[in-house]
Amino acid sequence: MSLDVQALRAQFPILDQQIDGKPLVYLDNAATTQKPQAVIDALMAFYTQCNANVHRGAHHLSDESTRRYEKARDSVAAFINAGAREEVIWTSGTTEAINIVANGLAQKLNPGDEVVATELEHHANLVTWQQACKKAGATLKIAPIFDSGELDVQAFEALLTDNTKMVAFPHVSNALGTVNPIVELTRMAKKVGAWVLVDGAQGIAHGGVDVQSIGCDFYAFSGHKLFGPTGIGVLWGKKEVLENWPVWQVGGEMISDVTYQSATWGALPNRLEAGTPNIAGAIGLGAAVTWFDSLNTDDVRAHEQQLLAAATEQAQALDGMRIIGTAPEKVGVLSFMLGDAHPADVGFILDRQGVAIRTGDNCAQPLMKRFGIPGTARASFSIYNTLEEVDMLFSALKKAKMMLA
Ligand code: C6P
Repeated sequence: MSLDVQALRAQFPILDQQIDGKPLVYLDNAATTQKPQAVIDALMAFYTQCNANVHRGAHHLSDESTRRYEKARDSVAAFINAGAREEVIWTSGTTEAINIVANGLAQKLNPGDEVVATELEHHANLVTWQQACKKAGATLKIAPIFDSGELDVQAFEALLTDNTKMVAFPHVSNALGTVNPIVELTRMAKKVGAWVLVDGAQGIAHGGVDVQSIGCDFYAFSGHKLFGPTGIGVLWGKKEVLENWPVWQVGGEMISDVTYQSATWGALPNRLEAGTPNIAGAIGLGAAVTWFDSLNTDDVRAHEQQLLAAATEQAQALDGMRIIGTAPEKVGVLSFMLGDAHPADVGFILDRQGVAIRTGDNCAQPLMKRFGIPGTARASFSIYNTLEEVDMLFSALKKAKMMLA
Protein backbone atom coordinates (compact mmCIF):
# COMPACT_ATOMS: atom_id res chain seq x y z
CA MET A 1 0.00 0.00 0.00
CA SER A 2 1.09 3.56 -0.54
CA LEU A 3 -0.40 6.85 0.60
CA ASP A 4 -3.31 8.15 -1.44
CA VAL A 5 -1.82 11.62 -1.59
CA GLN A 6 -4.63 13.22 -3.57
CA ALA A 7 -7.19 11.96 -1.04
CA LEU A 8 -4.98 13.29 1.76
CA ARG A 9 -4.61 16.69 0.10
CA ALA A 10 -8.37 16.99 -0.20
CA GLN A 11 -8.52 16.96 3.61
CA PHE A 12 -6.36 20.10 3.84
CA PRO A 13 -8.48 23.04 2.65
CA ILE A 14 -5.59 25.52 2.81
CA LEU A 15 -3.62 23.71 0.13
CA ASP A 16 -6.21 24.43 -2.53
CA GLN A 17 -5.30 28.03 -3.32
CA GLN A 18 -3.26 30.17 -5.65
CA ILE A 19 -0.54 32.65 -4.71
CA ASP A 20 -0.27 35.42 -7.32
CA GLY A 21 -2.03 33.16 -9.81
CA LYS A 22 0.29 30.21 -9.14
CA PRO A 23 -0.76 27.07 -7.26
CA LEU A 24 0.51 27.07 -3.70
CA VAL A 25 3.41 24.66 -3.18
CA TYR A 26 3.76 24.45 0.59
CA LEU A 27 7.24 23.20 1.49
CA ASP A 28 7.67 24.75 4.94
CA ASN A 29 6.42 21.80 6.94
CA ALA A 30 9.31 21.71 9.39
CA ALA A 31 8.23 25.19 10.52
CA THR A 32 4.60 24.16 10.85
CA THR A 33 2.33 21.64 9.17
CA GLN A 34 -1.08 22.42 7.70
CA LYS A 35 -4.25 21.24 9.46
CA PRO A 36 -6.65 18.59 8.20
CA GLN A 37 -10.41 19.18 8.27
CA ALA A 38 -10.71 16.72 11.19
CA VAL A 39 -8.67 19.08 13.38
CA ILE A 40 -10.48 22.19 12.19
CA ASP A 41 -13.79 20.42 12.92
CA ALA A 42 -12.70 19.45 16.45
CA LEU A 43 -11.78 23.06 17.23
CA MET A 44 -15.03 24.36 15.76
CA ALA A 45 -17.06 21.76 17.67
CA PHE A 46 -15.42 22.71 20.95
CA TYR A 47 -16.21 26.40 20.57
CA THR A 48 -19.72 25.89 19.20
CA GLN A 49 -20.79 23.03 21.50
CA CYS A 50 -19.03 23.00 24.85
CA ASN A 51 -16.66 25.88 25.49
CA ALA A 52 -16.16 26.04 29.27
CA ASN A 53 -13.28 25.89 31.69
CA VAL A 54 -12.09 22.40 32.65
CA HIS A 55 -12.05 20.67 36.06
CA ARG A 56 -13.93 23.56 37.66
CA GLY A 57 -17.55 24.00 36.71
CA ALA A 58 -20.57 22.24 38.17
CA HIS A 59 -22.40 22.29 34.85
CA HIS A 60 -22.85 20.32 31.67
CA LEU A 61 -20.60 22.40 29.43
CA SER A 62 -17.68 22.14 31.83
CA ASP A 63 -18.18 18.37 32.15
CA GLU A 64 -18.18 17.97 28.39
CA SER A 65 -15.20 20.26 27.91
CA THR A 66 -13.27 18.33 30.58
CA ARG A 67 -14.24 15.02 28.98
CA ARG A 68 -12.93 16.07 25.54
CA TYR A 69 -9.81 17.64 27.03
CA GLU A 70 -8.86 14.57 29.06
CA LYS A 71 -9.75 12.25 26.18
CA ALA A 72 -7.18 14.17 24.13
CA ARG A 73 -4.59 13.38 26.81
CA ASP A 74 -5.47 9.68 26.46
CA SER A 75 -5.10 9.89 22.68
CA VAL A 76 -1.66 11.49 22.96
CA ALA A 77 -0.58 9.00 25.66
CA ALA A 78 -1.56 6.11 23.40
CA PHE A 79 0.05 7.74 20.35
CA ILE A 80 3.50 7.89 22.01
CA ASN A 81 2.98 4.76 24.13
CA ALA A 82 3.30 6.60 27.45
CA GLY A 83 3.39 4.37 30.51
CA ALA A 84 0.57 6.36 32.10
CA ARG A 85 -1.77 9.18 31.00
CA GLU A 86 -0.48 11.53 33.72
CA GLU A 87 2.95 11.40 32.08
CA VAL A 88 1.54 13.66 29.36
CA ILE A 89 1.92 17.29 30.44
CA TRP A 90 0.30 19.93 28.24
CA THR A 91 2.61 22.82 27.39
CA SER A 92 2.48 25.62 24.86
CA GLY A 93 4.97 23.76 22.68
CA THR A 94 8.41 22.19 22.55
CA THR A 95 10.04 25.39 23.78
CA GLU A 96 7.99 25.53 26.95
CA ALA A 97 8.40 21.80 27.51
CA ILE A 98 12.20 22.08 27.44
CA ASN A 99 12.07 25.19 29.62
CA ILE A 100 10.13 23.27 32.28
CA VAL A 101 12.85 20.63 32.39
CA ALA A 102 15.75 23.11 32.25
CA ASN A 103 14.21 25.30 34.95
CA GLY A 104 13.92 22.27 37.24
CA LEU A 105 17.38 21.07 36.33
CA ALA A 106 18.91 24.40 37.34
CA GLN A 107 17.66 23.69 40.86
CA LYS A 108 19.17 20.20 40.85
CA LEU A 109 22.61 20.99 39.36
CA ASN A 110 25.70 21.73 41.44
CA PRO A 111 28.98 23.37 40.47
CA GLY A 112 31.09 20.79 38.65
CA ASP A 113 28.07 19.03 37.15
CA GLU A 114 27.85 18.72 33.38
CA VAL A 115 25.15 18.85 30.73
CA VAL A 116 25.76 17.42 27.25
CA ALA A 117 24.01 18.59 24.07
CA THR A 118 25.04 18.47 20.40
CA GLU A 119 26.08 20.79 17.59
CA LEU A 120 22.72 20.09 15.95
CA GLU A 121 20.58 21.92 18.47
CA HIS A 122 17.74 24.32 17.80
CA HIS A 123 18.08 27.30 20.17
CA ALA A 124 15.23 25.88 22.29
CA ASN A 125 17.39 22.88 23.17
CA LEU A 126 20.55 24.88 23.71
CA VAL A 127 19.94 28.28 25.29
CA THR A 128 17.77 26.55 27.91
CA TRP A 129 20.72 24.39 29.07
CA GLN A 130 23.13 27.34 28.85
CA GLN A 131 20.91 29.23 31.28
CA ALA A 132 20.50 26.27 33.62
CA CYS A 133 24.27 25.70 33.70
CA LYS A 134 24.96 29.41 34.29
CA LYS A 135 22.57 29.52 37.23
CA ALA A 136 24.13 26.45 38.83
CA GLY A 137 27.79 26.93 37.93
CA ALA A 138 27.68 23.76 35.83
CA THR A 139 29.34 23.13 32.44
CA LEU A 140 27.66 22.64 29.07
CA LYS A 141 29.51 20.30 26.70
CA ILE A 142 28.69 20.06 23.01
CA ALA A 143 29.06 16.86 21.01
CA PRO A 144 30.38 17.43 17.48
CA ILE A 145 28.94 16.40 14.12
CA PHE A 146 30.69 15.36 10.94
CA ASP A 147 30.52 17.64 7.88
CA SER A 148 27.60 15.54 6.61
CA GLY A 149 25.55 16.62 9.63
CA GLU A 150 25.69 13.16 11.18
CA LEU A 151 26.42 13.13 14.91
CA ASP A 152 29.87 11.81 15.85
CA VAL A 153 28.55 9.16 18.22
CA GLN A 154 31.99 8.15 19.50
CA ALA A 155 32.83 11.75 20.38
CA PHE A 156 29.40 12.07 22.02
CA GLU A 157 30.09 9.04 24.19
CA ALA A 158 33.54 10.34 25.10
CA LEU A 159 31.95 13.48 26.60
CA LEU A 160 29.86 11.49 29.06
CA THR A 161 31.30 11.24 32.57
CA ASP A 162 30.10 10.57 36.09
CA ASN A 163 29.52 14.33 36.34
CA THR A 164 27.00 14.31 33.46
CA LYS A 165 23.58 15.02 34.89
CA MET A 166 21.54 15.77 31.76
CA VAL A 167 21.95 14.77 28.13
CA ALA A 168 19.81 16.47 25.49
CA PHE A 169 19.67 15.94 21.75
CA PRO A 170 17.21 16.34 18.91
CA HIS A 171 15.40 13.31 17.54
CA VAL A 172 15.69 15.01 14.14
CA SER A 173 17.63 18.17 13.23
CA ASN A 174 15.33 20.90 11.96
CA ALA A 175 18.10 22.57 9.96
CA LEU A 176 19.67 19.52 8.32
CA GLY A 177 17.11 16.74 8.60
CA THR A 178 19.58 14.38 10.31
CA VAL A 179 17.88 11.57 12.24
CA ASN A 180 19.82 10.75 15.40
CA PRO A 181 20.20 7.20 16.76
CA ILE A 182 18.21 8.18 19.84
CA VAL A 183 17.96 4.72 21.40
CA GLU A 184 21.73 4.25 21.22
CA LEU A 185 22.43 7.77 22.53
CA THR A 186 20.00 7.24 25.40
CA ARG A 187 21.62 3.94 26.31
CA MET A 188 25.04 5.63 26.47
CA ALA A 189 23.74 8.48 28.63
CA LYS A 190 22.01 6.05 30.96
CA LYS A 191 25.30 4.21 31.56
CA VAL A 192 26.56 7.32 33.40
CA GLY A 193 23.22 7.77 35.15
CA ALA A 194 22.20 11.01 33.40
CA TRP A 195 18.68 12.17 32.66
CA VAL A 196 17.90 12.22 28.95
CA LEU A 197 15.73 14.70 27.10
CA VAL A 198 14.86 14.15 23.45
CA ASP A 199 13.77 17.23 21.54
CA GLY A 200 11.08 15.61 19.42
CA ALA A 201 9.83 18.76 17.66
CA GLN A 202 10.87 17.38 14.28
CA GLY A 203 10.78 13.68 15.11
CA ILE A 204 7.15 13.36 16.07
CA ALA A 205 5.58 13.97 12.65
CA HIS A 206 7.23 11.00 11.00
CA GLY A 207 5.36 8.47 13.11
CA GLY A 208 6.38 5.54 15.27
CA VAL A 209 7.56 7.37 18.41
CA ASP A 210 7.44 4.98 21.37
CA VAL A 211 8.76 6.82 24.41
CA GLN A 212 9.08 3.69 26.52
CA SER A 213 11.22 1.88 24.01
CA ILE A 214 13.51 4.92 23.58
CA GLY A 215 14.30 4.73 27.29
CA CYS A 216 14.63 8.51 27.73
CA ASP A 217 13.26 10.50 30.68
CA PHE A 218 11.68 13.33 28.68
CA TYR A 219 10.37 13.70 25.14
CA ALA A 220 9.16 17.16 24.05
CA PHE A 221 7.09 18.10 21.01
CA SER A 222 4.76 20.72 19.54
CA GLY A 223 1.24 20.13 18.26
CA HIS A 224 1.59 22.45 15.29
CA LYS A 225 4.30 20.33 13.67
CA LEU A 226 1.99 17.31 13.94
CA PHE A 227 -1.03 18.65 12.03
CA GLY A 228 -2.42 20.12 15.27
CA PRO A 229 -2.97 23.70 16.45
CA THR A 230 -0.32 26.19 17.50
CA GLY A 231 0.07 27.04 21.19
CA ILE A 232 -0.17 23.45 22.39
CA GLY A 233 2.56 20.91 22.93
CA VAL A 234 3.59 18.07 25.17
CA LEU A 235 6.21 17.34 27.74
CA TRP A 236 6.21 13.60 28.20
CA GLY A 237 8.22 12.41 31.18
CA LYS A 238 8.62 9.21 33.16
CA LYS A 239 6.19 9.34 36.04
CA GLU A 240 8.80 8.81 38.75
CA VAL A 241 10.95 11.59 37.27
CA LEU A 242 8.12 14.10 36.79
CA GLU A 243 6.81 13.45 40.29
CA ASN A 244 10.08 14.70 41.70
CA TRP A 245 10.76 17.49 39.23
CA PRO A 246 10.59 21.04 40.60
CA VAL A 247 7.33 22.75 39.71
CA TRP A 248 7.41 25.25 36.88
CA GLN A 249 4.65 27.84 37.20
CA VAL A 250 2.57 28.13 40.35
CA GLY A 251 -1.07 29.16 40.68
CA GLY A 252 -4.48 27.61 40.18
CA GLU A 253 -5.04 23.90 39.54
CA MET A 254 -1.51 22.76 40.40
CA ILE A 255 -1.85 22.94 44.18
CA SER A 256 -3.07 20.55 46.84
CA ASP A 257 -3.47 22.74 49.96
CA VAL A 258 -2.92 26.47 50.31
CA THR A 259 -2.70 28.76 53.34
CA TYR A 260 -1.81 32.45 53.33
CA GLN A 261 1.78 31.48 54.04
CA SER A 262 2.40 28.26 52.14
CA ALA A 263 1.21 25.75 49.60
CA THR A 264 1.65 22.11 48.72
CA TRP A 265 1.57 20.73 45.20
CA GLY A 266 -1.02 18.50 43.61
CA ALA A 267 -0.45 15.24 41.77
CA LEU A 268 0.57 14.76 38.14
CA PRO A 269 -0.28 15.99 35.60
CA ASN A 270 -1.73 19.06 37.35
CA ARG A 271 1.38 19.90 39.37
CA LEU A 272 3.10 20.95 36.14
CA GLU A 273 0.04 22.58 34.53
CA ALA A 274 -0.77 25.80 36.41
CA GLY A 275 -3.70 27.97 35.32
CA THR A 276 -6.39 27.57 32.69
CA PRO A 277 -4.87 25.41 29.95
CA ASN A 278 -5.15 25.69 26.18
CA ILE A 279 -8.30 23.55 26.17
CA ALA A 280 -9.16 23.94 22.50
CA GLY A 281 -5.54 23.37 21.55
CA ALA A 282 -5.36 20.11 23.51
CA ILE A 283 -8.61 18.90 21.93
CA GLY A 284 -7.28 19.87 18.50
CA LEU A 285 -4.04 18.00 19.14
CA GLY A 286 -6.03 14.96 20.27
CA ALA A 287 -7.89 15.07 16.95
CA ALA A 288 -4.59 15.47 15.10
CA VAL A 289 -2.96 12.38 16.62
CA THR A 290 -6.10 10.33 16.07
CA TRP A 291 -6.14 11.45 12.44
CA PHE A 292 -2.41 10.87 11.92
CA ASP A 293 -2.55 7.49 13.63
CA SER A 294 -5.02 6.30 11.01
CA LEU A 295 -2.22 6.49 8.43
CA ASN A 296 0.27 3.69 8.01
CA THR A 297 3.65 4.78 9.43
CA ASP A 298 5.62 2.80 6.84
CA ASP A 299 3.65 4.48 4.05
CA VAL A 300 4.24 7.90 5.60
CA ARG A 301 7.98 7.31 5.77
CA ALA A 302 8.20 5.76 2.31
CA HIS A 303 6.40 8.72 0.78
CA GLU A 304 8.65 11.28 2.50
CA GLN A 305 11.76 9.34 1.47
CA GLN A 306 10.55 9.26 -2.12
CA LEU A 307 10.14 13.04 -2.11
CA LEU A 308 13.53 13.53 -0.44
CA ALA A 309 15.27 11.22 -2.94
CA ALA A 310 13.71 13.03 -5.90
CA ALA A 311 14.63 16.44 -4.49
CA THR A 312 18.19 15.35 -3.63
CA GLU A 313 18.72 13.98 -7.14
CA GLN A 314 17.57 17.22 -8.73
CA ALA A 315 19.67 19.26 -6.28
CA GLN A 316 22.78 17.28 -7.16
CA ALA A 317 22.13 17.91 -10.83
CA LEU A 318 21.68 21.67 -10.39
CA ASP A 319 24.96 23.48 -10.90
CA GLY A 320 25.93 25.65 -7.93
CA MET A 321 23.45 24.13 -5.51
CA ARG A 322 25.07 22.95 -2.28
CA ILE A 323 23.09 20.70 0.04
CA ILE A 324 23.71 21.42 3.73
CA GLY A 325 23.11 18.15 5.57
CA THR A 326 23.84 14.88 3.80
CA ALA A 327 23.69 12.41 6.68
CA PRO A 328 22.73 8.87 5.66
CA GLU A 329 19.64 8.97 7.90
CA LYS A 330 17.48 11.97 7.03
CA VAL A 331 13.84 13.00 6.98
CA GLY A 332 12.34 15.05 4.17
CA VAL A 333 14.36 18.21 4.76
CA LEU A 334 16.47 19.77 2.02
CA SER A 335 18.60 22.66 3.31
CA PHE A 336 20.75 24.33 0.70
CA MET A 337 22.72 27.27 -0.61
CA LEU A 338 22.19 28.37 -4.19
CA GLY A 339 25.58 29.59 -5.36
CA ASP A 340 26.49 32.74 -3.47
CA ALA A 341 22.88 33.96 -3.32
CA HIS A 342 21.56 35.00 0.05
CA PRO A 343 18.92 32.48 1.19
CA ALA A 344 16.43 35.32 1.79
CA ASP A 345 16.64 36.33 -1.89
CA VAL A 346 16.07 32.74 -2.97
CA GLY A 347 13.04 32.51 -0.68
CA PHE A 348 11.61 35.75 -2.05
CA ILE A 349 11.85 34.65 -5.68
CA LEU A 350 10.35 31.25 -4.86
CA ASP A 351 7.47 32.90 -3.04
CA ARG A 352 6.64 34.91 -6.19
CA GLN A 353 6.19 31.54 -7.87
CA GLY A 354 3.92 30.14 -5.19
CA VAL A 355 6.61 28.03 -3.52
CA ALA A 356 6.79 28.44 0.27
CA ILE A 357 10.09 27.52 1.93
CA ARG A 358 11.94 28.74 5.02
CA THR A 359 15.09 30.83 4.84
CA GLY A 360 17.48 32.01 7.53
CA ASP A 361 19.41 30.57 10.42
CA ASN A 362 16.78 27.92 11.21
CA CYS A 363 16.94 29.00 14.88
CA ALA A 364 20.28 27.20 14.95
CA GLN A 365 22.89 29.96 14.73
CA PRO A 366 25.80 27.96 16.17
CA LEU A 367 25.12 25.21 13.62
CA MET A 368 25.11 27.73 10.76
CA LYS A 369 28.41 29.13 12.07
CA ARG A 370 29.76 25.58 12.18
CA PHE A 371 29.12 25.41 8.41
CA GLY A 372 30.41 28.97 7.84
CA ILE A 373 27.13 30.18 6.33
CA PRO A 374 24.60 32.84 7.38
CA GLY A 375 21.72 30.43 7.00
CA THR A 376 20.10 28.16 4.46
CA ALA A 377 17.09 27.96 2.22
CA ARG A 378 15.10 24.99 3.48
CA ALA A 379 12.42 22.97 1.73
CA SER A 380 10.69 20.49 4.02
CA PHE A 381 8.25 17.88 2.80
CA SER A 382 5.17 16.36 4.39
CA ILE A 383 2.70 13.61 3.62
CA TYR A 384 0.56 15.80 1.35
CA ASN A 385 3.40 16.91 -0.92
CA THR A 386 3.77 15.39 -4.37
CA LEU A 387 6.55 14.63 -6.84
CA GLU A 388 5.04 17.30 -9.11
CA GLU A 389 5.62 19.80 -6.32
CA VAL A 390 9.27 18.75 -6.12
CA ASP A 391 9.49 19.52 -9.85
CA MET A 392 7.81 22.89 -9.27
CA LEU A 393 10.36 23.67 -6.55
CA PHE A 394 13.20 23.02 -8.95
CA SER A 395 11.74 24.94 -11.86
CA ALA A 396 11.33 27.88 -9.44
CA LEU A 397 14.93 27.39 -8.25
CA LYS A 398 16.24 27.42 -11.81
CA LYS A 399 14.48 30.72 -12.36
CA ALA A 400 15.92 32.06 -9.09
CA LYS A 401 19.37 30.97 -10.16
CA MET A 402 19.07 32.84 -13.47
CA MET A 403 17.78 35.98 -11.76
CA LEU A 404 20.46 35.96 -9.06
CA ALA A 405 23.43 35.03 -11.27
N1 C6P B 1 11.49 24.69 14.64
C1 C6P B 1 11.63 25.40 12.32
O1 C6P B 1 11.25 26.07 11.35
P1 C6P B 1 8.25 25.49 19.08
O2 C6P B 1 8.60 26.82 18.46
O3 C6P B 1 8.28 25.52 20.57
O4 C6P B 1 7.03 24.86 18.50
O5 C6P B 1 9.44 24.48 18.61
C2 C6P B 1 10.78 24.81 18.86
C3 C6P B 1 11.69 23.82 18.21
C4 C6P B 1 12.48 23.02 19.02
N2 C6P B 1 13.27 22.09 18.49
C5 C6P B 1 13.33 21.86 17.17
C6 C6P B 1 14.20 20.76 16.64
C7 C6P B 1 12.55 22.64 16.31
O6 C6P B 1 12.59 22.39 14.99
C8 C6P B 1 11.73 23.65 16.83
C9 C6P B 1 10.95 24.56 15.92
C10 C6P B 1 10.83 25.48 13.61
O7 C6P B 1 12.60 24.67 12.25
C11 C6P B 1 10.60 26.90 14.01
S1 C6P B 1 12.07 27.70 14.53
